[in-house]
Amino acid sequence: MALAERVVAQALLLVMAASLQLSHAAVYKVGDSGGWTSIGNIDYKQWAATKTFQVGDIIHFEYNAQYHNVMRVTHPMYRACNATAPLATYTTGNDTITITTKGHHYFLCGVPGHCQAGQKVDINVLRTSETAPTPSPSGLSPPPSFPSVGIPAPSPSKATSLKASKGSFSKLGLAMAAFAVFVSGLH
Ligand SMILES: *[C@@H]1O[C@H](CO)[C@@H](O)[C@H](O)[C@H]1NC(C)=O
Ligand SMILES: *[C@@H]1O[C@H](CO)[C@@H](O)[C@H](O)[C@H]1NC(C)=O
Ligand SMILES: [Cu+2]
Repeated sequence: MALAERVVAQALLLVMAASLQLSHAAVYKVGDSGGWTSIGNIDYKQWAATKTFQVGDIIHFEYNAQYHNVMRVTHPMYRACNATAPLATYTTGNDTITITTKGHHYFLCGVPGHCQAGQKVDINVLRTSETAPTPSPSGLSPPPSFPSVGIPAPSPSKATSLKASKGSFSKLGLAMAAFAVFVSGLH
Protein backbone atom coordinates (compact mmCIF):
# COMPACT_ATOMS: atom_id res chain seq x y z
CA MET A 1 0.00 0.00 0.00
CA ALA A 2 2.81 2.34 0.87
CA LEU A 3 4.33 1.66 -2.52
CA ALA A 4 1.08 2.38 -4.33
CA GLU A 5 0.69 5.66 -2.48
CA ARG A 6 4.21 6.66 -3.36
CA VAL A 7 3.58 5.85 -7.02
CA VAL A 8 0.43 7.95 -7.02
CA ALA A 9 2.20 10.85 -5.33
CA GLN A 10 5.06 10.73 -7.82
CA ALA A 11 2.66 10.45 -10.75
CA LEU A 12 0.70 13.46 -9.53
CA LEU A 13 3.89 15.47 -9.22
CA LEU A 14 4.77 14.55 -12.80
CA VAL A 15 1.30 15.54 -13.98
CA MET A 16 1.56 18.90 -12.25
CA ALA A 17 5.00 19.54 -13.67
CA ALA A 18 3.75 18.67 -17.15
CA SER A 19 0.69 20.89 -16.74
CA LEU A 20 2.75 23.84 -15.57
CA GLN A 21 5.15 23.45 -18.45
CA LEU A 22 2.42 23.06 -21.06
CA SER A 23 0.40 25.97 -19.69
CA HIS A 24 3.28 28.26 -20.60
CA ALA A 25 3.85 26.90 -24.07
CA ALA A 26 0.77 27.62 -26.10
CA VAL A 27 1.96 28.10 -29.67
CA TYR A 28 0.05 30.48 -31.92
CA LYS A 29 0.79 30.42 -35.62
CA VAL A 30 0.16 33.90 -36.94
CA GLY A 31 -2.53 33.79 -39.64
CA ASP A 32 -3.13 30.08 -38.96
CA SER A 33 -2.90 28.13 -42.24
CA GLY A 34 -2.50 31.35 -44.21
CA GLY A 35 0.72 32.18 -42.38
CA TRP A 36 2.49 35.54 -42.51
CA THR A 37 1.89 37.18 -45.88
CA SER A 38 0.73 40.35 -47.58
CA ILE A 39 -1.48 38.63 -50.13
CA GLY A 40 -4.95 37.26 -49.62
CA ASN A 41 -6.02 40.08 -47.31
CA ILE A 42 -5.54 38.11 -44.12
CA ASP A 43 -7.06 40.09 -41.27
CA TYR A 44 -4.39 39.77 -38.56
CA LYS A 45 -6.37 42.07 -36.27
CA GLN A 46 -9.26 39.64 -36.41
CA TRP A 47 -6.87 36.70 -36.00
CA ALA A 48 -5.40 38.21 -32.82
CA ALA A 49 -8.82 39.18 -31.48
CA THR A 50 -9.84 35.52 -31.26
CA LYS A 51 -6.84 34.60 -29.06
CA THR A 52 -6.17 35.02 -25.35
CA PHE A 53 -2.42 35.50 -25.27
CA GLN A 54 -0.53 34.89 -22.03
CA VAL A 55 3.03 35.38 -20.86
CA GLY A 56 5.01 32.32 -21.95
CA ASP A 57 3.06 31.79 -25.14
CA ILE A 58 4.99 31.31 -28.37
CA ILE A 59 4.17 33.33 -31.46
CA HIS A 60 5.09 31.46 -34.61
CA PHE A 61 5.66 33.36 -37.86
CA GLU A 62 5.86 31.15 -40.94
CA TYR A 63 6.54 32.77 -44.32
CA ASN A 64 8.70 32.69 -47.43
CA ALA A 65 11.88 34.44 -46.28
CA GLN A 66 12.57 35.60 -49.83
CA TYR A 67 9.56 37.90 -49.75
CA HIS A 68 8.86 38.73 -46.11
CA ASN A 69 10.36 39.28 -42.69
CA VAL A 70 9.23 40.04 -39.16
CA MET A 71 10.07 43.19 -37.24
CA ARG A 72 9.09 44.05 -33.73
CA VAL A 73 8.38 47.77 -33.50
CA THR A 74 6.96 50.41 -31.17
CA HIS A 75 3.33 51.47 -31.21
CA PRO A 76 3.95 54.67 -33.24
CA MET A 77 6.04 52.71 -35.75
CA TYR A 78 3.32 50.07 -35.94
CA ARG A 79 0.66 52.69 -36.58
CA ALA A 80 2.77 54.45 -39.24
CA CYS A 81 4.18 51.24 -40.78
CA ASN A 82 7.61 52.67 -40.10
CA ALA A 83 10.26 49.94 -40.38
CA THR A 84 13.37 52.13 -40.29
CA ALA A 85 14.38 51.35 -36.67
CA PRO A 86 12.90 48.02 -35.52
CA LEU A 87 13.42 46.79 -31.95
CA ALA A 88 14.15 43.32 -33.35
CA THR A 89 14.26 41.67 -36.76
CA TYR A 90 13.58 38.04 -37.69
CA THR A 91 14.29 36.64 -41.14
CA THR A 92 14.34 32.82 -41.08
CA GLY A 93 10.83 32.27 -42.42
CA ASN A 94 10.17 30.04 -39.44
CA ASP A 95 10.46 32.33 -36.43
CA THR A 96 9.21 31.52 -32.96
CA ILE A 97 9.04 34.36 -30.49
CA THR A 98 8.28 33.72 -26.82
CA ILE A 99 6.18 36.41 -25.19
CA THR A 100 7.81 37.26 -21.86
CA THR A 101 5.95 40.40 -20.84
CA LYS A 102 2.38 41.64 -20.58
CA GLY A 103 1.04 44.39 -22.78
CA HIS A 104 1.26 44.99 -26.53
CA HIS A 105 3.83 43.40 -28.83
CA TYR A 106 3.74 45.00 -32.26
CA PHE A 107 5.05 43.19 -35.32
CA LEU A 108 5.10 44.11 -38.98
CA CYS A 109 6.71 43.01 -42.23
CA GLY A 110 9.50 45.41 -43.14
CA VAL A 111 9.31 44.81 -46.89
CA PRO A 112 8.09 48.09 -48.47
CA GLY A 113 4.33 48.17 -48.91
CA HIS A 114 3.55 44.99 -47.01
CA CYS A 115 2.67 46.59 -43.68
CA GLN A 116 0.49 49.11 -45.51
CA ALA A 117 -1.23 46.14 -47.18
CA GLY A 118 -2.10 44.80 -43.73
CA GLN A 119 0.88 42.59 -42.84
CA LYS A 120 1.04 43.74 -39.23
CA VAL A 121 -0.15 42.21 -36.00
CA ASP A 122 -0.61 43.35 -32.41
CA ILE A 123 -0.08 40.58 -29.87
CA ASN A 124 -1.69 41.92 -26.71
CA VAL A 125 -1.23 40.08 -23.41
CA LEU A 126 -3.91 41.50 -21.17
CA ARG A 127 -2.60 43.17 -18.02
CA THR A 128 -5.73 42.31 -16.05
CA SER A 129 -7.29 38.86 -15.60
CA GLU A 130 -7.11 36.54 -18.58
CA THR A 131 -10.84 36.87 -19.22
CA ALA A 132 -11.15 40.64 -18.98
CA PRO A 133 -14.16 41.55 -21.09
CA THR A 134 -13.47 43.48 -24.27
CA PRO A 135 -16.12 45.84 -25.62
CA SER A 136 -17.81 44.15 -28.52
CA PRO A 137 -19.75 46.09 -31.16
CA SER A 138 -21.93 43.06 -31.87
CA GLY A 139 -22.94 42.87 -28.21
CA LEU A 140 -21.63 39.35 -27.77
CA SER A 141 -20.80 38.38 -24.21
CA PRO A 142 -17.14 37.77 -23.35
CA PRO A 143 -15.82 34.20 -23.59
CA PRO A 144 -16.41 31.98 -20.55
CA SER A 145 -13.55 31.55 -18.12
CA PHE A 146 -11.42 28.43 -18.19
CA PRO A 147 -12.66 25.52 -16.09
CA SER A 148 -10.86 25.20 -12.80
CA VAL A 149 -8.37 22.38 -12.45
CA GLY A 150 -9.11 19.58 -10.00
CA ILE A 151 -5.51 19.08 -8.92
CA PRO A 152 -4.39 20.37 -5.51
CA ALA A 153 -1.67 22.97 -5.75
CA PRO A 154 1.04 23.26 -3.11
CA SER A 155 1.68 26.98 -3.41
CA PRO A 156 -0.20 30.14 -4.47
CA SER A 157 2.16 30.78 -7.38
CA LYS A 158 1.58 27.32 -8.78
CA ALA A 159 -2.15 27.69 -8.22
CA THR A 160 -2.08 30.80 -10.38
CA SER A 161 -0.24 28.98 -13.13
CA LEU A 162 -2.65 26.07 -13.04
CA LYS A 163 -5.61 28.42 -13.20
CA ALA A 164 -4.09 29.99 -16.28
CA SER A 165 -3.56 26.70 -18.03
CA LYS A 166 -5.50 26.02 -21.18
CA GLY A 167 -8.62 23.87 -20.92
CA SER A 168 -7.26 21.17 -23.20
CA PHE A 169 -4.06 20.92 -21.17
CA SER A 170 -6.12 20.64 -18.00
CA LYS A 171 -7.96 17.72 -19.55
CA LEU A 172 -4.64 16.16 -20.50
CA GLY A 173 -3.49 16.54 -16.90
CA LEU A 174 -6.65 14.94 -15.57
CA ALA A 175 -6.33 12.08 -18.05
CA MET A 176 -2.74 11.52 -16.94
CA ALA A 177 -3.82 11.60 -13.28
CA ALA A 178 -6.52 9.01 -14.02
CA PHE A 179 -3.95 6.88 -15.80
CA ALA A 180 -1.59 7.15 -12.81
CA VAL A 181 -4.34 5.96 -10.46
CA PHE A 182 -5.07 3.11 -12.85
CA VAL A 183 -1.39 2.09 -12.98
CA SER A 184 -1.08 2.27 -9.18
CA GLY A 185 -4.08 -0.07 -8.91
CA LEU A 186 -2.07 -2.74 -10.74
CA HIS A 187 0.44 -2.97 -7.92
C1 LIG B 1 10.40 56.31 -38.33
O1 LIG B 1 10.83 56.03 -37.02
C2 LIG B 1 12.11 56.57 -36.74
C3 LIG B 1 12.50 56.07 -35.38
O2 LIG B 1 11.50 56.28 -34.42
C4 LIG B 1 12.00 58.09 -36.82
O3 LIG B 1 13.27 58.67 -36.54
C5 LIG B 1 11.55 58.50 -38.20
O4 LIG B 1 11.35 59.88 -38.24
C6 LIG B 1 10.26 57.80 -38.56
N1 LIG B 1 9.93 58.07 -39.96
C7 LIG B 1 8.71 58.43 -40.33
C8 LIG B 1 8.50 58.62 -41.79
O5 LIG B 1 7.79 58.58 -39.52
C1 LIG C 1 9.93 25.23 -38.25
O1 LIG C 1 10.76 24.87 -37.17
C2 LIG C 1 10.28 23.77 -36.41
C3 LIG C 1 11.19 23.56 -35.22
O2 LIG C 1 12.44 24.12 -35.40
C4 LIG C 1 10.20 22.55 -37.31
O3 LIG C 1 9.69 21.46 -36.58
C5 LIG C 1 9.27 22.84 -38.49
O4 LIG C 1 9.24 21.75 -39.36
C6 LIG C 1 9.73 24.09 -39.21
N1 LIG C 1 8.76 24.44 -40.26
C7 LIG C 1 9.12 24.75 -41.50
C8 LIG C 1 8.03 25.07 -42.45
O5 LIG C 1 10.30 24.75 -41.84
CU1 LIG D 1 5.95 40.92 -46.25
